[in-house]
Amino acid sequence: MTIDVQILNALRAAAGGSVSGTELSQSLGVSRAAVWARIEELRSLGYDIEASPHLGYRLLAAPDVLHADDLISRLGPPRVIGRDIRVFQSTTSTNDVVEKLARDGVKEGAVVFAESQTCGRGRLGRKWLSPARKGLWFSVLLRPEMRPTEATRLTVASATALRRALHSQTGLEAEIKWPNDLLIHGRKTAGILTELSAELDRIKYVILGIGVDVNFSPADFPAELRSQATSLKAELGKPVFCPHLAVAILKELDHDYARITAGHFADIAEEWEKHCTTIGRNVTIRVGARQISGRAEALGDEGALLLRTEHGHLERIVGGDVTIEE
Ligand code: BT5
Repeated sequence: MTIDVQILNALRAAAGGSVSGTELSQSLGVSRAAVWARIEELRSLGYDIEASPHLGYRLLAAPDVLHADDLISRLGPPRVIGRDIRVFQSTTSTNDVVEKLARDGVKEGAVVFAESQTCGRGRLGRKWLSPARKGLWFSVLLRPEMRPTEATRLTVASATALRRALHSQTGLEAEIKWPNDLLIHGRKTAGILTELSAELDRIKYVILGIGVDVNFSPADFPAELRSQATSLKAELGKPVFCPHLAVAILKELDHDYARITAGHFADIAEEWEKHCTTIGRNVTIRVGARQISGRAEALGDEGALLLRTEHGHLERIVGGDVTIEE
């Protein structure tokens, strides 16, 4: 744990009260001058920390910016997801950064955020718009013990976790559109990109890439997205504090990942079905060059969508683009 994480933890534990420089220097095992230097550094990053000669330091406000130490301090000890958090100003795609970490042998649970991505991507090489300070753009490294065919479970779990976090932080009810979209009032607010490296029967690692449109104003979306995308700010009429939302999402992801590894995917699937607007609808799904139409009946136990075709067959679909027909 860095000194900054420990300082922020101590200031937060004081719950609006002060912590003396002597106390901090003793508990951290560094000089009072070193504590002062770190406090000055935190202030330069935008933390409003009051310093009083008699009482010590008091945290008055934190900036609406993602700082790794701050996120670690807010998160507390996670089971897996978030035990290593890195924040970049700008990256090509956070999935690329995590892929490098994966190849370097970094443990699962590492999370990489970027303020902005220059080559944010969706599925099938589509572009994902990720400008600075408008959203959360991040990726998580996982090394689950599962077969490659079960990887869709992770997308399903991420969607349920994300939906819960958005609800707890904003009160907004997002609906899940299979396989990887979260919509509010029919417009896309978040997307999930699950990429994996696998052998025939074993996943080596999974990169879970998540993009959430947080503080876009409607005019910030380019014309071609304006009618199909929305942000939490646009829906609420006020901005959302990104560090709170980021931490809430990581906690929910960690919770659902634990549910999966404990063998409780059925509980996640049940929750997912309750909030998925694709189930029970007549849909057409494009999978590469193929188009399949039918009624979306349920989620299969590996996370695939079970589609009843016009001819009465039940097809297992693991990925594709859905158009709802009614
Ligand atoms: C997705 O793809 O929805 C997955 C998006 C994943 C983005 C995250 S951000 C962090 C991580 N790093 C990455 O590089 N990616 C992940 P898909 O279902 O293919 O949807 C892509 C389509 O959504 C595009 O073709 C646009 O129509 C639309 N789109 C692009 N940017 C958008 C945005 N910011 N908000 C809403 N819709 C968007």
